[in-house]
Amino acid sequence: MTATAGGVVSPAVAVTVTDASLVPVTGVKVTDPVSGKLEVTVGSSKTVKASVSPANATDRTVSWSSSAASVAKVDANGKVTGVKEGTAIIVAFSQGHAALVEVTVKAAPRGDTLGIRRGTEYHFRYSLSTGPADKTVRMGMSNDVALVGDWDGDGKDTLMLRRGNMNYVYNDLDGKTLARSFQYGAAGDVVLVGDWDGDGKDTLAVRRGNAFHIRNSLTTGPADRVVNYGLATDQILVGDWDGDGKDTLMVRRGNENHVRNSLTTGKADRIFNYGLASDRILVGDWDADGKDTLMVRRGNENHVRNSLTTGKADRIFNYGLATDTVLVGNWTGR
Ligand SMILES: [Ca+2]
Ligand SMILES: [Ca+2]
Ligand SMILES: [Ca+2]
Ligand SMILES: [Ca+2]
Repeated sequence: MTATAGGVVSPAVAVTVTDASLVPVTGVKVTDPVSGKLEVTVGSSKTVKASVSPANATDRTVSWSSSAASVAKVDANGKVTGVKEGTAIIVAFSQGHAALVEVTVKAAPRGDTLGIRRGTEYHFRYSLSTGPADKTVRMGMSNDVALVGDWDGDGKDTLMLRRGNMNYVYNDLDGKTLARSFQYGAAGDVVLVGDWDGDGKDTLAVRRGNAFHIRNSLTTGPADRVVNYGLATDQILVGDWDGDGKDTLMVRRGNENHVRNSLTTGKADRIFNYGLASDRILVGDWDADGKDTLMVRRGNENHVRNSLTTGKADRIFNYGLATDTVLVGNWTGR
């Protein structure tokens, strides 16, 4: 088209005839995550958000696809779900435009599970479910006290066998290599295991009445601190109730649980009821959220609860025999 004004002819202007009411898409970009990188665990989901420009584009529909749906799948709303460990590219499409997100799928964190002790035989199960042991080992003597902890801070729990006041530390579940041995407390002391200082490694505390003699290294020596809590007759449980990385005490009286979140003398931070006074109680991080909660064991039936509140079990399963000694640990690592 040209125009003439005062005898001057303007340069030709190309005119594209469009439906003036239709605004085409000129681009699509991912707005969340802005880094373009996403991490999910197997079985968990996160939603990717994309925006189409211009803001007044007529058709703002975004469609989604995955380069490897066997690793990470994506639905029509951009919800990405991890299927197995690996990487995949998630693509947001809009009218010939595309934006990418690189997804890394990691293994789901595993929580604590159970182990069963029968004399010198230890049967470890890697999931909170009924079934055969995933690993069986024979170690120590039948009158050893078996303690469970992450002694070296690698995320995996293993055994320590206590004989008299001598403690034999193993850092692998096979129990073939003795990592170290040391004395702590007196023979016959009640010994507790916990990460008292939050350095990722478990150590011991000796209980005498309502006094807890806490040591922060797996060595012979005096207590690093002594804390009084509860009564000499109380049942004592150890756990990281608030997920701050430090283990503290819970007093159980009947079926009433008195939770304390610091290793100091004082009132309970929280009191709740769970189970029956006659129940056996186990402590663990069953759902791998970093916080320990309780499991009631009745006969060989395990009632798992994932919050420190009164209520029904989140899950019930059977494992071992009613007469078994039960251990709790994260045998495969977090
Ligand atoms: Ca370990
Ligand atoms: Ca520690
Ligand atoms: Ca804690
Ligand atoms: Ca938990």
